[in-house]
Amino acid sequence: MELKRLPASAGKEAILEVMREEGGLIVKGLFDPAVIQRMWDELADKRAEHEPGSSIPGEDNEVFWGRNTIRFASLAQYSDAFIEVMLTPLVHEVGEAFLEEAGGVDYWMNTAQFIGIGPGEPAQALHRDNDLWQRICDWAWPKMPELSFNTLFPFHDVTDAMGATRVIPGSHRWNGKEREPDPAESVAAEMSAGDALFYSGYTFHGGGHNRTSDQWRYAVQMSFNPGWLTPEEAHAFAVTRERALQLPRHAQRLLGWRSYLPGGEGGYDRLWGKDYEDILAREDPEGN
Ligand SMILES: O=C(O)CCC(=O)C(=O)O
Ligand SMILES: [Fe+2]
Repeated sequence: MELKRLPASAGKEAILEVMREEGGLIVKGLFDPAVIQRMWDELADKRAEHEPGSSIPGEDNEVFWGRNTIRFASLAQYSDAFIEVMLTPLVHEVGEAFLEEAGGVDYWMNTAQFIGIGPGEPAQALHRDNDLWQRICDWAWPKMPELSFNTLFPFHDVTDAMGATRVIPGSHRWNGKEREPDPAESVAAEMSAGDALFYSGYTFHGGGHNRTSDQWRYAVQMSFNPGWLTPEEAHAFAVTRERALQLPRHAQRLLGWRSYLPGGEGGYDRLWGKDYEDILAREDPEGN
């Protein structure tokens, strides 16, 4: 089995069709490699600050995180190039349609994390990212809407040997919750800078085994979830007010610096508000 690949120019409908059928695909040439390079440069200080290994103690965390893996989040605070990537129109054309059933008219960013997998790191356990919201999954399974739209993109050419993400195509449709993923069913998402893996939150995947002795696998995992579901990262506390005010409105919303409008811009309901108003209403000349 192989992961399907499509050029970004194939467009929203073709990409969505494969997402729904296979649970994931590689979109080639989605981002400008120069912007990815700029993000790399802008995150240099953050990379230098982080040692491999989990910052949260405990065997489970250490193993899932990876003892020779560097991770950090809050990317929106530190990189303008990341904001460009986060706002890529095709990401939202696909994301909005993919999350439609769960109210995709307004969603926010779940997380964006830098993940560097170091030499010798064993494969991460195959998992579903929607397990973040296990209670609702346990309660309503298998009648669930898509809960997250997930992407993962590298900073450089990533090979299987370097720990490319492993994915089990079709596993988003496994109905029995007890079915265990077998690593032998998984395939490597080999990619280059500018490409991205798109996948459903129900698709089994995990970081691959880095079998090299001297090469790191550097990537970002960026995902989105409906505004009524708590995201993994509390972006509004990671992104300062000063920085939020410099960002486009769409970025503000994705980062929790705007209210959640379940009915869209024209709708009545407003959640995640401040004194009944949009969080930044007072800063906005149009007052909305
Ligand atoms: O680093 C990777 O390739 C995947 C990481 C991942 O799936 C996760 O941490 O949830
Ligand atoms: Fe994951």
